[in-house]
Amino acid sequence: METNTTCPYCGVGCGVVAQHDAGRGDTLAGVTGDKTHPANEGRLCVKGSALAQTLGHEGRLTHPRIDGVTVSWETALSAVASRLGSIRAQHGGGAIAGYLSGQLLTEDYYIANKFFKGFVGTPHVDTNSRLCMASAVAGYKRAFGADAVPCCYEDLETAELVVLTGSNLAWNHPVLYQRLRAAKSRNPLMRIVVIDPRVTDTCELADLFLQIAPGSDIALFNGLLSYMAGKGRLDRDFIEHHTEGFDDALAAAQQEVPDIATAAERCGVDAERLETFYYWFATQLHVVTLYSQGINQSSGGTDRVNAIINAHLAGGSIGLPGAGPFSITGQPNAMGGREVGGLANQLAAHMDYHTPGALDRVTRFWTTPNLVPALPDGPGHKALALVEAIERGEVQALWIMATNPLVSLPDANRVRAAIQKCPLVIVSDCVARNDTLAYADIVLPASGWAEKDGTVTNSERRISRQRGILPPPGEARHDWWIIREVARHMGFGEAFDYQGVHEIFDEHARLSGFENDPQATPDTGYRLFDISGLAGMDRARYDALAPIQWPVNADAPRGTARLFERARFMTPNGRARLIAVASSPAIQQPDGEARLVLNTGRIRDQWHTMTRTARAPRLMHHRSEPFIEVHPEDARHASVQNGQIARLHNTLGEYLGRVRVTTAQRRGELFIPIHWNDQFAHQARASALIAAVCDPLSGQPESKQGRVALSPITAQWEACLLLGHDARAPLGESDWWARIPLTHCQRFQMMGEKTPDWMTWCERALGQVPTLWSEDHGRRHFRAACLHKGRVVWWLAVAPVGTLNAMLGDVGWLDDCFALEALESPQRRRLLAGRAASGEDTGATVCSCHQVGEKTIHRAIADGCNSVEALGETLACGTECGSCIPELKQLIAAQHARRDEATEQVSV
Ligand SMILES: Nc1nc2c(c(=O)[nH]1)N[C@H]1C(S)=C(S)[C@@H](COP(=O)(O)OP(=O)(O)OC[C@H]3O[C@@H](n4cnc5c(=O)[nH]c(N)nc54)[C@H](O)[C@@H]3O)O[C@H]1N2
Ligand SMILES: Nc1nc2c(c(=O)[nH]1)N[C@H]1C(S)=C(S)[C@@H](COP(=O)(O)OP(=O)(O)OC[C@H]3O[C@@H](n4cnc5c(=O)[nH]c(N)nc54)[C@H](O)[C@@H]3O)O[C@H]1N2
Ligand code: SF4
Ligand SMILES: [Mo]
Repeated sequence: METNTTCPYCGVGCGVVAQHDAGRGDTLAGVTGDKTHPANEGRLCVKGSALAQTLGHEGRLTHPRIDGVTVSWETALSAVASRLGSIRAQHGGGAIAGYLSGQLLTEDYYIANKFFKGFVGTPHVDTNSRLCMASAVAGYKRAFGADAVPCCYEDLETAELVVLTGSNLAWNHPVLYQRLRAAKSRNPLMRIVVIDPRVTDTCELADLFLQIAPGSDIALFNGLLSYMAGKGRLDRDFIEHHTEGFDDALAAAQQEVPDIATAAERCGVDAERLETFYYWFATQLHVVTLYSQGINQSSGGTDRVNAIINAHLAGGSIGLPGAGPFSITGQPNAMGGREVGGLANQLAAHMDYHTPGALDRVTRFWTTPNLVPALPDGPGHKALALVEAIERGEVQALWIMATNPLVSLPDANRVRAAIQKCPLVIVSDCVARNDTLAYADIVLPASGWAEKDGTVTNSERRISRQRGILPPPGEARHDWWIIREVARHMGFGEAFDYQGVHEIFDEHARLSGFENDPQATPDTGYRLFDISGLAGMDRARYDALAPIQWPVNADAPRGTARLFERARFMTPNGRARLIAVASSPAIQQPDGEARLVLNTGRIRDQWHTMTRTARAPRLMHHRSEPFIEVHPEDARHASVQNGQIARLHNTLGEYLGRVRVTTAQRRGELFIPIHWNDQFAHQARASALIAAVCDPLSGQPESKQGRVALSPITAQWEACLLLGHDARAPLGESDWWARIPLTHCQRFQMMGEKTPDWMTWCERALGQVPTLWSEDHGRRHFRAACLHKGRVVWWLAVAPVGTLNAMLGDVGWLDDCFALEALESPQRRRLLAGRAASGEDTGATVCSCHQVGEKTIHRAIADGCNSVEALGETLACGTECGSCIPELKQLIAAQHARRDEATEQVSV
C-alpha cells in the first residue's frame, strides 16, 4: 500500500509517499518523493529518502517511567496530574512551565498551548523555536504588524535575483536548493548571491559570494539602503503610499554606512564585489532575500531581519511574484507553532497578550459550560529566562516535549545543572535515550513519525497532512493523547474532550476565524492568520486534506500563495514600517585566551541531536565524527594538524573534535557541527561553549558567535572498536571516543594518553580475552577479535595516534561479518589483517544515496570522468537526490587544480 504523508525534517515540508504493508510491521518498505506535493514535486533529499531506515522499534521509548521504573499509563498520568496539581496549589500556575518544539504537529501544539496557558494558567510556555525563528518573527511583526512570511517557493524560481544570506540552503533545505538550481538553468539571467562568513556548498550556485565578517549583516544592508538612496534607486511611490519610518531608517543607515568603502571595511569584503551586489539589488524589482540562522541566531537578530526588510520596502520588492524578504523555517512545523501561539510572548492564533481584546476573546472561546480558562494576563519567560527561573526556584515543574534542551540550549552545562535541580522534570520523547531524558523524573513515550497523525505548516505557509501509518511501539502514545489525558486527570476534561486530531484541528481553525473580520483593522480584531475556510471538516475530509497555503477563508477559499499583494499591511494604519537599525557592538562572550570566533551549524546528513538520523547507517558516513573546521593559519598557530582530535574551550565548557583544516573558513573563525552529544561522543556538545546571550527583542540566543581557544590534545594511541549493537561500550576506558552506528554493529573511535597492556584491557573493558590477536610492539599495533561459537562479538585495532586510519582502510566489510551466524575460516583468517579479500578503500562517503566514497570518485576522475554527469553515469553518485553535486564539483575542480599544478611543475 501507499500513503501520502510529509517528511518530518526540515521546513521545506516535502511530500513523501510511504510504501507499507497496511499498518503491519514496524517499518516501511520504502519512501519516495510525492510528485503531487507542491513543495517538492517528487524530489527528496538524502535525509528524506533514508526515512525508512530510521524506523523500527529498537531504541524506541516504549513505556512510561517514573524515577527509572517502568509504570502503567494510569500510574504515570495520575503522577503527572497530582504532582503538577500540588505544585500549582502551593505555588500557583506560574511555577509550572512547558518547553515545546517545532517538531510537534499543529494539533499537539495547539492542545499543549491551551493546556498550559488556558488551564494550568501559566504563561511560561516556550519552544525550541526561540532558538530558531524568534528573530524572524519579531522582525516581521515590527515591519508588517504580523508574523507573516510574504513569499512562496515559486517566488524563488521566478526571481531575477536571489540573495541567500545566513543560509546553507544546499545542506539544510536541499530540495529548495534543487528547485533553485533548476530555475537557474531555465533562466540563465537569474543571479544568485550568497552571503556567509564561510564557504559552503551553497556557494556552488553563486554568481557572487560575499564572505563577510561574522555579524556584519546590518552594516551590509544599511550600506545597501544608503546606496539605493544615493543612486536614486528607491521606489518613492511605494515608500510614500505604503510605508512609514523611511526617513529615520535611511538616516540611521547613512550615519552608520555612508558609502561603499565603509561598508566594505565593516564587512571585510572587497568594495568592488560589494558594489556589484548593491547594483544588482538596487536595479532589480524581482529580488528575493532568503535568510536563516546566520541572520536569526544573533544578539542583534531582529535588527538584522529589519535591515533586510528595509531594503525590500525601500525598493518596493514585496508582494510581487519573485520578490520579498523570505525567512525560511527550520523545523517541519516551526510555522505551525507560530500559528498556535507556542512562544511565551504569544497567546494563541496570532494573537498576543497585548493584542486589544485578545485575552477576553480567547477566554470566551475556550470556555465550556462548566469550565472557564484562567489565562495569565501577560507574557511568560522566554527559553533562557526560563532556565534562570528554574535556577531561582520559581519554576518547579518543567514538561519538555519533542526537544533535547541539554544539547540545544546555549550554555548547555548550566542548563543541565538547572534541570538537575528542578524538582519535577517530565519529558515526552520517542527515543529511549537522549541527553535530556537522563535527567527526567517522569518519562512519557511518544509516538513518532509514520505513527503520528496531524498537520504541519512549511516555510511557505503550506499546511500538509502527516499521516499515521504504523502502530506506535509498545505503549507509546500520541502527544495530543498524552496531554488530553493529563488534562482530564487534572479536572479539565470538559475543555479537552477531543475524540481525534481532526477535532483539535477544527477548533484551531475556528479560533483563527473567531471574531476575525478582514474589514476591521488589526487593533479591532483582524488577524492575517485565518484558516476558517478549513473549519468544519469531518474525519474523512480532514484525512483527504490536500496541501494548502494560509490564509484560507471566505475571501481565499483555495488558499493564498503570496501576501501583501495589495500592499495592505497588518499595522493599524496599513503601512509597513521601516526600522532605523544600527550594528550593535560585538557581544560579550567569555574572553581570556578564548579569541577565536566560534560558528556553529548543521551538516548535510544529520538532523539536530541525531536521535533519528543516526539510526540510518548510510547517513553516518558523510561526516561520522564531531569536527572542528579551521583555517590553515589558525591551525598552525595552535599547533593542531589536519585529522587530529583537538580541544576547544572557554570558561563555559569544552568540545573535542577532529580537525579539518580548510580555507573555507576565514582566519580567526572556526566552525563546529551542532549535532553530536553525550550519546555519540565525548565532550561534543557545541552549545556547551555558547554563552547565553540573546537578542533583547526576540530572546533568540547568539549561537553563531562564541569565543573559544583551540589547542591540541595529547594522545598516544588511537583505536577502532566494533561492538554488537546491544553490547555495553567501555566509554570510560579512553580519553576521547565517538560512536558511529553501523548496520550490524557500532563502531567506536577511541583515543588515549596512557597505553595500557591491551590483553588486560580487553579483559577488563570488554569482559573477555580475545579469541584471536596479534601484537607488534615495535610499531605499537595491536589487533584482536573475540568470537563466540564462530560469531564475532567484538573486534579491535589499536595504533599510534594519527596512523590508525591508514592502517585500517574501509571497515565496511567487518560490519557485514557481525551479521554472520558463523565466520568461515578464510574470513576468520582475514579478520586480524583487517582487510576484506577484494576490499577496496572507498574513503569517506560523498554520495549517501548510492554510498559512493571520496576515493572511488577520485579514481573515476583520474580515469577521465570530468563532469558531474560523467561521474553519475559511471558511479551513479549525484543521480538520486543531488545533495552531493556541490561536493562532486569541488572534487573534480580540486583534482584538476592538482593536475594543473603538477603539469606546471613538470614544464618548469
Ligand atoms: N541537514 C540538516 N538540515 C536541517 C537541519 C539539520 O539539523 N540538518 N535543521 C533544520 C533547522 S531546525 C534549521 S533552523 C535550519 C537552519 O538552516 P541554516 O540556517 O542554513 O543552518 P546553519 O548551518 O545553522 O547556519 C547557516 C549559515 O549561517 C552562517 N553564518 C554564521 N554567522 C553568520 C553571520 O554573522 N552572518 C551571515 N550572513 N551568516 C552567518 C553559517 O556559516 C552557516 O553557513 O536547517 C534545517 N535543516
Ligand atoms: N549552538 C547551536 N545551538 C543550536 C542551534 C545552532 O545552530 N547552534 N540551532 C538551534 C535550532 S535552530 C534548533 S531548531 C534546535 C534544535 O534542537 P532540539 O529541538 O533540541 O533537537 P532535536 O534533536 O530535534 O530534538 C527533538 C527531540 O524530540 C524527539 N522527538 C522527535 N519527534 C517527536 C515527537 O513527535 N514527539 C515527541 N514527544 N518527541 C519527539 C527526538 O527524539 C529528540 O529527542 O537547536 C538549536 N540550538
Ligand atoms: S528537503 Fe529533505 S529534509 Fe527537508 S523536507 Fe524535503 S526531504 Fe525532508
Ligand atoms: Mo531550527
